[in-house]
Amino acid sequence: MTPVQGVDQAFWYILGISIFLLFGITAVMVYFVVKYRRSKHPVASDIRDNYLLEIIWTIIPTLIALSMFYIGWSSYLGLREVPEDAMEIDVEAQMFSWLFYYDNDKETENELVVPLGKAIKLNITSVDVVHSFFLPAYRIKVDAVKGLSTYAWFYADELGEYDIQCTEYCGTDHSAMIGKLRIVPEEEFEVWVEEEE
Ligand SMILES: [Cu+2]
Repeated sequence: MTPVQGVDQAFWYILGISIFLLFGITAVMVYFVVKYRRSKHPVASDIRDNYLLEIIWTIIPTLIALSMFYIGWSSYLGLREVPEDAMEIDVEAQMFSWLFYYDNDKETENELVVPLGKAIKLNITSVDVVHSFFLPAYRIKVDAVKGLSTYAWFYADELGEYDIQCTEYCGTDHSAMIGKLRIVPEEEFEVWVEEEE
């Protein structure tokens, strides 16, 4: 499973449980309100010290919460465990653009180009204030902090163009701090990375 699938699975799982509980609890509540209305049941029954009931309503929600934690934690590990053969690219955030540095010292601004079919590791830092590297197509959102190296990775599995945004308010032109990721065929990448700007 790719990290994208892991994150999506956690999202749909938690959303599904939330929707189920929302409608389930609402339905039971409406049913009880009608069934135990005062005109029919003027005296409330006392259900204290019902151990079976208390055990059930403690254990079931605990298991549900733990399962949500488990699926969320697994998807988080998927985002953090970088494959060993990943290609590394350094990323520098600055007010207000993204700089990318390749192995051969090629440098680009707001344009990240990578070859199809490769795992890509981004080593992220900032030269000034706190920014945040956001690549929604690959479910990546990682802070860029001066003096600190953070990272993210994704598996470039589909040709195309994807948005990169800064998602930490970093100043007046924060909203203009946008870039593009381009995933291109390997041969095209080899030519591109050797090109002089
Ligand atoms: Cu920024």
